Amino acid sequence: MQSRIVMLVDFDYFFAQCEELRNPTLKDKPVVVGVYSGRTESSGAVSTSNYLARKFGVKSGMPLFQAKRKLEGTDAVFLPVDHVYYEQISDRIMQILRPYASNLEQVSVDEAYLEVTEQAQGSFEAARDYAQKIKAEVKSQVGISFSVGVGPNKLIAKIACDTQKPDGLTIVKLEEAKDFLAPLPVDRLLGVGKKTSAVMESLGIKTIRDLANFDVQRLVAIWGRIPGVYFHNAANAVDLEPVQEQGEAESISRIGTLKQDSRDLEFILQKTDELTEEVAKDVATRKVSFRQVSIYVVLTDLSGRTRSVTLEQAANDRETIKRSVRGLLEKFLGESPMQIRRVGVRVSGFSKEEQRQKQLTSFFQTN
Ligand code: DCP
Ligand code: CA
Ligand code: CA
Repeated sequence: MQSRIVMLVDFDYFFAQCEELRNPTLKDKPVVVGVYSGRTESSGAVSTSNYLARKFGVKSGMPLFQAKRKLEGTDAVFLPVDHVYYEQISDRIMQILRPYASNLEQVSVDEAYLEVTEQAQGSFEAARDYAQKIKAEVKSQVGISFSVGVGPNKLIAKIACDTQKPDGLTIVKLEEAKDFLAPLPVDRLLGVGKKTSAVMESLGIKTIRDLANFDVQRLVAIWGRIPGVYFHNAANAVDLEPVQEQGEAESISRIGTLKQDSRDLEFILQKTDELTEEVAKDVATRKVSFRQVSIYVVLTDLSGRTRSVTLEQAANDRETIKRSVRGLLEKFLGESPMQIRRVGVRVSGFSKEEQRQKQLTSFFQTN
C-alpha cells in the first residue's frame, strides 16, 4: 500500500551528547548539564543528562542538588548549559538533514520532521534504509547520534520515535498505526496535557483506544470544534498536518577553524568573510530577513564566547553581515587578550511575518 512517509529525528540526550563530543573523556562518566541559578553552588535544575547518569535516576527538570545526591560516590561531571554551542551543532546537523527531505521542519533545537514520501517512494522498507543512511552520515560528519521515528504522518512519527531511544529507529506503517496508538495513554497525544487528560479520564477515556471510540460530537461539545475534531482524528491515527519548511529555523550559522590561532583582525576576517558568503546564500535561499548578527569564537583554551548586535532594521544582505561581524570582532579583540582558534557567523531574529501561524498551533499554546 502506498503511503505518505514522514520521519521525526530527535537527537539523543542532546546537550549532554554535545558535551561528550567536545570532551570524549566524559563518555564513560555520568554527565549532567544544568542551569545554575547561582544562589548556591548546586541550586538550579537539570537540563539533561547522559544515559549513564539516567541509570542513577537523574531526570530533566530535577533540582541539581537531588541529582548530586543520586550520583554521590561516582565520577559524575556537572556542566553549565552552553546554548550557543548546542545550536551550532544543531545547525550543522540540520544542514546535513535538509537535502534528504522534500520538506524539513525544525521544531526545536534537537528535533525535525522530514517529508520523505518521494525519496522512499512510499515504501516503509525503503524508508528504513534511508533512515539508516542519514544516521550514518550525521554520525560520521558531526559525531552525534539520534533516534528516528518513521510513520504515515507527523503524529505517528513523533510517538514512534519516543518508543526507542537512544540511537533508535522505529517504523510504524500506515496499516499498523491505529493499533500502535490504541493501548497508549491519551496524554501521549500532542495537545493532551494534564488538564485535558483529567477531564478525559472523568469521561472514562484513558487510552487512545477509548478516545478513538468516543463519540466525536461529544468531544466537540466539550472542547469546541477544532480541538474536538483534532482529538478524534489523532486517536484514529489521522493527521494531515504538512511538514512545513517555512519559519523552521531560528538562525542560520556557519563555523570554521582558522588555519592558525590568531588575534589578527584582517586574518580572522578572511575566514568570517568565507562563512558570511555561505550564511548569505542560505538567507537568500530561505528568503528570510534577520534582525540579529552574532559572532561565535572558540579560544585556544577551547572555551566559547559569543557577541551579538541587533540591527535597527531587518536586513537580508551579505554586506550588513560583514559590517556587523567586523564591528563585533574588533570589539571582542579589544576586550580579550586570548588567541582565537575557531570563528562562527550567525544571523537570527527572522522576520515574524514569514512564520505562519496556524489555528492548531495557537490552540496548543493555550492548552
Ligand atoms: N531540556 C531542558 N530542560 C528540560 C528538558 C529538555 O533544558 N526539562 C533540553 C536539554 C535536552 C534538550 O532540551 O538535551 C532536548 O530535550 P529532549 O527531551 O529531547 O531530551 P534529550 O535530548 O536530552 O534526551 P533524549 O535522548 O531522551 O531525547
Ligand atoms: Ca526532543
Ligand atoms: Ca532528544
